[in-house]
Amino acid sequence: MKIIKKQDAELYAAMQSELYRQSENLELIASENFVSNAVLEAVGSVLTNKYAEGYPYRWSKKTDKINYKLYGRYYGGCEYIDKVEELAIERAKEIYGCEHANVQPHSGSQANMAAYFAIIKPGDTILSLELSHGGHLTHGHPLSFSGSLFNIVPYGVNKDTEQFDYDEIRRIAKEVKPQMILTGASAYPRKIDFKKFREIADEVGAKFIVDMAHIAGLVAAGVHESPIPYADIVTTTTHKTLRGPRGGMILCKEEYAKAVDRWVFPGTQGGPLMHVIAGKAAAFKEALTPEFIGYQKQVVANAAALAKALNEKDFNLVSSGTDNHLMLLNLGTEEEGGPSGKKMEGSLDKAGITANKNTVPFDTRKPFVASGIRLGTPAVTTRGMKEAQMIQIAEFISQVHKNFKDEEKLASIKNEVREFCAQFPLYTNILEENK
Ligand code: DSN
Repeated sequence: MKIIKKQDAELYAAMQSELYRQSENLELIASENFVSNAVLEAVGSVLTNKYAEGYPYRWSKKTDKINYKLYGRYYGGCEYIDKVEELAIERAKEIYGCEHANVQPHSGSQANMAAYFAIIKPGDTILSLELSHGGHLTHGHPLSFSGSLFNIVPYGVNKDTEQFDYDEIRRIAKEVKPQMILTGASAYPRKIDFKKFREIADEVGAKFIVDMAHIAGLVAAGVHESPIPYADIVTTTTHKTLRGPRGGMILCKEEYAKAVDRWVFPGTQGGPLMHVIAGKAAAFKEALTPEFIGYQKQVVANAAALAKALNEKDFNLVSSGTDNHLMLLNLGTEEEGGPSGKKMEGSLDKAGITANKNTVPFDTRKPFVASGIRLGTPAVTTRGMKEAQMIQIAEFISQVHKNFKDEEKLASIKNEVREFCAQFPLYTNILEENK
């Protein structure tokens, strides 16, 4: 950030503070991670200058298949950009063993929009997971495009197990006969049975989309079952467990490839963010290494260790635990007197621990207050933390919970957290330059 430091003190101050925040705080937001220096370099590169509307290929009129020899861009000067996008596409296909990959979506939301349009039309019915039970905003919330353009019928988790009840999902599907069934979650700590969803979709003649954004890294490493064999289309972001730059991606069977491409560009987006696509290519190369498999296994082992340690401290975990990278603490109702999710998020922040409030299934508080806290291990695992550190993190969280109103105590925990994080250095090269 040398040049920004010299010419823009205000911007530099904010960026430097964020660098220090990431390095000195415990990052437990389940959807965040720390990218490699290679990804940072790609995203900060001259590729941001290039307009490349179109694709590095065109669909052959004769065969109706992709032909890399046919020029598919709307602008000249794309020969190197084409190579970058081809690398990202080929690596994505190798990671997930899928027939087609579109790496252009700017975000998960845009990936979902293009994917829905590729197989259904406005007014059609989508059966999807309720936001307050762990779903995503773009799976049908009334304030999202999904909720305004489509007829949404939600499914939730079972009240006793707090897990998916596939018989109940089948019952609703048979009753409403949706054109599309959608699964994937932002706060569901258990494995998802994609085969069962496929069976239900087939029984009612629905298309089936999986948004695997949260578990994309786990799937890449084979530590969560892959949705690829079961779903018509799979969407994802690239910045969560997959540890790439902020962005989206769509994977699909050949039969949907043309529609997906058409609905990403020109259907819902203009020029692709080529610097971000280069970042995706860099991250996908990393995801193809044995180290990445080890990392994902550790993410899951750390989540299990953190959940166990929190259980032992008498926290109430939604569904009693976790199978993946995240867990959801149910802090109890207002009448029980503990902090709300919002209050706890604020107290954790004061103690140098970053997490987010989250509704728990059947929450009695409003979503912006909520009764839960979502915790995830991808970012702390990237820093090199293991099971022993998860026990210490549970202790920090417990201390914050017991002292959630005590500003002095929270400030003293913050000092301990800073010392703890210093043992697991992050971006040392960038910190060195920006002291
Ligand atoms: N905002 C993302 C998350 O935190 O899970 C996706 O919904």
